[in-house]
Amino acid sequence: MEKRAFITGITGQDGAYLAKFLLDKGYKVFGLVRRLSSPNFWRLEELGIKNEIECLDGDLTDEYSLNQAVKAAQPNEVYNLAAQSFVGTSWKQAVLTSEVTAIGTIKILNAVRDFAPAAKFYQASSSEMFGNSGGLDIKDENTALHPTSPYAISKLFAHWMAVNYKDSYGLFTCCGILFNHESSLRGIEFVTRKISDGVARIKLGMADKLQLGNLDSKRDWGFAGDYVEAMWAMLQQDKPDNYIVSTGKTHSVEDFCKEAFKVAGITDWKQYITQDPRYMRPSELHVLQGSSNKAKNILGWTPKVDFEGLVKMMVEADLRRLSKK
Ligand code: NAP
Ligand code: G4F
Repeated sequence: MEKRAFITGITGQDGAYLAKFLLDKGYKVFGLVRRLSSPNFWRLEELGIKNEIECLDGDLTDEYSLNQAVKAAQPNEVYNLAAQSFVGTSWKQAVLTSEVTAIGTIKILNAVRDFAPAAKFYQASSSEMFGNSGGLDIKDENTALHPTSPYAISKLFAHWMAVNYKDSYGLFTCCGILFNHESSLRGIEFVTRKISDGVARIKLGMADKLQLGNLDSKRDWGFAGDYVEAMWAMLQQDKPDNYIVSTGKTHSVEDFCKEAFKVAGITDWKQYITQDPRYMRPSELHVLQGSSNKAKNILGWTPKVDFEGLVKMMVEADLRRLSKK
């Protein structure tokens, strides 16, 4: 029988890739779409799947709409990807971030418990939850959690709620602790896409500088298209569990810039970078590097795209987009 998946956050980067992956597997895909003044379907349109998705109106802050959407979808699998996902904004809008990213997760868990209790549930947890715990150590599923932003605290709350609903109500909940993953569909405010877009603009003579914040912070950057496969694999297991998804390698923001300018064929790249205090954070997470050995051993998951491949893919996509304009 055709499997049914319900995705919150379907209009975001991961939602779009996951929807495509599930459609290719023959799933019927439902997506929660909130009301905006202008629709935000560009990612689903770029992947050519907009018309294959059944959109259900709703918002993570509105429990009634979630109940109705879950009732309508009658899903076998629920992927809770919706969030206020930008760390920088989470200091300026801490209450909103908590309402969507933390409390919204209880609302969708309640909807699943009450209207689709047999559904398997994926929670989008984050490597941000580690904060600076363990310093430079490679993080694994046993590393202590010490969040450093309102976003990370909200994700930590949501993570433990998903675990608690497994223990309390027997729901099949899995948390994917995903390290940073990027693509040409990444939101422009995140540093990787800001860099790929900025470098493409400089290359095409449309800009002459790139303003960034902390160039020293390091992230374990992978490709979003690889990471959604791990989300799905978690829900295909007999037992619910939590898994880290990462590449195991870490690079600085400066490394990302250097590689992006290299792809664009620009050697004197340092002259284009300026640091702007507006992009510094009140509290910084300095280094992230994760071990996905558990995902490799149990799910058989490994990343396919490496750092250089990711940067190339992103810069080339932005060069193509901007050249068309
Ligand atoms: P994203 O591109 O920012 O997408 C966020 C999605 O959430 C969008 O579809 C957005 O809808 C939706 N959303 C926001 N507020 C909502 C609300 N009140 N009600 C319903 N939907 C709402 O994020 P992403 O990169 O795809 O990440 C997916 C999930 O994984 C997020 O939970 C994120 O926190 C988490 N995560 C991401 C990473 C990463 O590196 N990408 C790593 C770890 C965890 P609109 O289109 O209407 O704005
Ligand atoms: O790209 P970022 O904004 O991503 P961040 O904060 O690591 O969060 C992303 O990954 C998390 C997983 O670890 C997700 F949970 C979360 O939803 C999101 O997807 O910033 C990366 C680093 C930071 O250290 C930041 O301070 O880049 C640094 N940075 C330097 N200049 C900048 C900039 N970040 C942004 N956004 N813009 C800058 O100009």
